[in-house]
Amino acid sequence: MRVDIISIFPDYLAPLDLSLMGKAPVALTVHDLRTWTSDVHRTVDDTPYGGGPGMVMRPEPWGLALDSVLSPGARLLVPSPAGAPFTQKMAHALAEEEHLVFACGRYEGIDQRVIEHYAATEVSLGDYVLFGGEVAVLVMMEAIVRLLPGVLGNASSLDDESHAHGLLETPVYTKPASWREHEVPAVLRSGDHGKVARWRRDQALLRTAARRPDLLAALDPATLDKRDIAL
Ligand code: 6GU
Repeated sequence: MRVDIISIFPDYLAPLDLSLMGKAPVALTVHDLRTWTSDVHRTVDDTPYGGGPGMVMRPEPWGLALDSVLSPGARLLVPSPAGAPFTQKMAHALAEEEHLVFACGRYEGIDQRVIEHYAATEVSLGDYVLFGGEVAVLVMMEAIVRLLPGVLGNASSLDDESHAHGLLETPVYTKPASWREHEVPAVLRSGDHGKVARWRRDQALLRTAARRPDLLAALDPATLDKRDIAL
């Protein structure tokens, strides 16, 4: 997979070089948007038409940057609190792409004509506001890259993790069996694999009901079985 990231703070993306990308099959390039400015101040922003607070990123540097970086089949993503929610399902879809390009906005965002001209997908991490898209790209890249073939040691761990089946993950325990008078649930030490599976499924359902009733409501009823705990 090829990934290009364009930002006015390329140093912000340094953790990608350092951490996960070491072993991942990803050809990563981080670009400084100011490379595509030509004035002495290397200006990337201006005041918003219609008034209002803050500054908006000008379309010209973005146009030159994206003309230079995009390939014919590339998928362009623009992190924005106004985007569609980034989900595990989206991470799986993006992990299948040949070439991803992330355009990181700052200030009040990028001139909307750039989004439209390049048919970019605006994506949000959740209902809160960050200074800019850089940290959001770190998050999305981590979610995508760990799904690439050969990145996770144990591929089966992808199967029962949170959101894989629309439920939150079950709690986990390791040795010692007793720690500060907190005991590991006896069922996990029983050796009865059927009972363990049943308990884990119930815990995932109970947790999801308590913490994410929205996920539970969205579950396909066909994925529930009659032995599931009544919620
Ligand atoms: Cl993707 N970008 C910004 N700037 N803020 C956000 C976000 C993205 N997701 C949530 N808040």
